[in-house]
Amino acid sequence: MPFVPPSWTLPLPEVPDSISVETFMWDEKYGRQSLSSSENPFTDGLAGRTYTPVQVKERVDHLARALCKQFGWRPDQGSEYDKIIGIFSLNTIDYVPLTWAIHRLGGIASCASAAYNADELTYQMKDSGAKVLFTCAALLATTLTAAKKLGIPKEKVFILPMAPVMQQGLDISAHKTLEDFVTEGAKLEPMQSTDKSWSKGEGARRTAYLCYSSGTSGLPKGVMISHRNVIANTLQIATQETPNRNERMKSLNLKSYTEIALGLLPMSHIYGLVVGSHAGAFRGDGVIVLPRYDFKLLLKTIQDYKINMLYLVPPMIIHLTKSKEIVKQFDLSSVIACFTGAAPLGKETADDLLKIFPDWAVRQGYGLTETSTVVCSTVPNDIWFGSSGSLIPGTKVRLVTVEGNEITGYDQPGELWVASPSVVLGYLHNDKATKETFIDEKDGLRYMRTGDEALIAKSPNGHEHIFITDRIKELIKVKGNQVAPAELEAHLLTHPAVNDCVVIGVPSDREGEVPKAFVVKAPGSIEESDALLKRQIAKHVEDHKTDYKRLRGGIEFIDEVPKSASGKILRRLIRDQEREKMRK
Ligand code: 4UV
Repeated sequence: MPFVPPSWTLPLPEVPDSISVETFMWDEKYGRQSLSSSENPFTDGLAGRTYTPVQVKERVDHLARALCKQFGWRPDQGSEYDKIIGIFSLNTIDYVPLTWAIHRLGGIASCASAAYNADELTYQMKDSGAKVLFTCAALLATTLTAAKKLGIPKEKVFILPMAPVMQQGLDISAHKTLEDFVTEGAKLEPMQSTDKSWSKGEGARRTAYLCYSSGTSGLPKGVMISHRNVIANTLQIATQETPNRNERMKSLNLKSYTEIALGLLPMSHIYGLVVGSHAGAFRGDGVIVLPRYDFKLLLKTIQDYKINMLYLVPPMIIHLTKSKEIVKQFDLSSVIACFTGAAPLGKETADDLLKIFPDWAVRQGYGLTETSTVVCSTVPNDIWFGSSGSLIPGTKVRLVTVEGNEITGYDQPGELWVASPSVVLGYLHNDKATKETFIDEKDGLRYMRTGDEALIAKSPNGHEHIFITDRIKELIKVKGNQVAPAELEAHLLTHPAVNDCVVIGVPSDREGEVPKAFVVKAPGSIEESDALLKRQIAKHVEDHKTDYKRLRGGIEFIDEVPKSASGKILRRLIRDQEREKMRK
């Protein structure tokens, strides 16, 4: 039996399965704030440009009409996998509306990290099968290099407009922009969709987004996130937040209650996409969108827009705690809560933050791309440091030991398995990884094996909390970004001096973790000095991988990579040895 205390979570309203993400966002039937009473969903924090909900709906409509005409696509014709559009852009107020327009034409948005270089972008877009790319001025050169490798003509590379300061000195004149499409679409006839699959509940089970994750092992894979998955997690988050929001509304004597949230985290990543954008906009919150992380700009934006809710990752919180003098120059009194996720938040960091901002609720969430984000999170009146909080409504978990036994008591760690309507469809073109990761149980539930070790503990006020205690899978998290050791290992093996290698994550104060490589030298390279070889190998990574994948944990030469009889790298052994070394 799964270890699920009965009173643990609030009941989840039925998750609608015959509508798209966008329809769900605007429909008051599902509990959102009315359109007229809500904040403007997306505001450009740099330019001050903002859209009302009505404008967003209209823009999405016009954009979809024009995209259909441009490509000769129809919402009711062809598979969604033939209509994949890649988005490689910094955050903009048009990012999420663009994805909704792609959905209207029956397509899928493949969202790529804006930190990628041309090779990394090419990998994702080739794997996705993207035929069209949207980018922004700052990333146009990288996009064109990738487009060439992908055989996508430059006429199919389009621009998402940004604040003038982000486009200064960059020539985008050869490319059609999203604004051109919106203007063009306004003159076209409305689209008539005869797609019956929505009303039958099939449409919502189609892929809406492809976000990339390496999962428990191997290279980054396309995570097939359906409309229903995003709707479910948005509804789960909203349901969990309702009591807390109602309480605030009452105490402030208001008739409705919304917040202003920070939209800084990348919308290409599930945290920024679902928690930072969809969950906020659904509740009628305003999202202040920032395209890049600049510390002073962040503080000024919080002050100017009176932001209430910060969505951050632990390294940004560390930055706040280490910059007291700068922080003091800004009025951050509008902030009610600071939410963190994607990597563990240390107790000391949380304490340091509270010393500066004693009134902030410092909240932590845990989740994955494969669960369309949130599995559990702390709520304001039940914060316990180190804990990732309680399960969000409609979620069940199991804790499983290495031997495959079920844990049925408190305080005992095991691998966390999660069942939730937000557990995704699987990995694109990868049945093997899908079967290994997603387990359909006899009780009708589909569990995701997270590859994370967790335990359940009872807080002093009697609530069950989830603590993430370790990571069993090989994934490395650098500043909340995924780094797949398999990707770095495959790349290192292309260097002539590397005969064999293994990459693991080692702790870092500022970044959480950083990659470290253990390398077996190729016979011919033994003559070279170790220092020179290390520099060459490090450069080989710097030249071909994005900044956060650099071997900041260093390079160590070893005689042999420890492997099992079947040839599998004994990663855990190396990791444990490394931890032991660090303890000494
Ligand atoms: O797939 P992914 O890149 O997904 C994420 C999701 C982050 C968030 C953010 C806010 C939330 O409220 C929330 O629920 C989730 O990063 O990486 C998934 C892996 O990241 C680690 C863990 O190893 C996952 O398998 N991770 C995510 N959140 C935490 C974490 C956390 N709070 N503590 C420790 N590890």
